[in-house]
Amino acid sequence: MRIFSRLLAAAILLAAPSAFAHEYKAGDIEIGHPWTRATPPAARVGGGYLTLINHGQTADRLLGGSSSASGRVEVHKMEVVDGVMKMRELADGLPIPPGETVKLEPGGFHLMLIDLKAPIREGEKVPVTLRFEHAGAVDVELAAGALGSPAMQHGAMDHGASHGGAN
Ligand SMILES: [Cu+2]
Repeated sequence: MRIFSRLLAAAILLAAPSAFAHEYKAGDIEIGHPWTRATPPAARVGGGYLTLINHGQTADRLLGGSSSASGRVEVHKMEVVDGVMKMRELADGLPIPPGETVKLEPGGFHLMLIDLKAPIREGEKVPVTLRFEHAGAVDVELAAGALGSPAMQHGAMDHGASHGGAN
């Protein structure tokens, strides 16, 4: 009996760290390590990166999101078209097939925080509510890393101009 209760205690201790890990769940979708980068003072946009794992049997879709830190949150794809880096909004969302892992990372799929209310500072946690077609809405926090080259590339990509007309 005593041994059993000790095992139980050990199991609880082992399970505990996951409660503090930087990951979230929405239904069958696991959201790993959401992060962003600090932005230059005048930046109007910021990126958001994370890993989506679909543990379910059916496809889901990241439709978009919202944040108190920006006017809008869109799901974007960055790609090279005729030698030029371009990005566009995924109007139908980002598919997450069952059993698969989809990464949002610099240079690929990403969240775009548009019309930042303030620059993102290193060390900040930026609240974002993600919206999935089936899994619904889930609140996550983007951990802000240092201002770095992917963010600079992003900023240099003329986002302001491409999004300017929509504002
Ligand atoms: Cu973008």
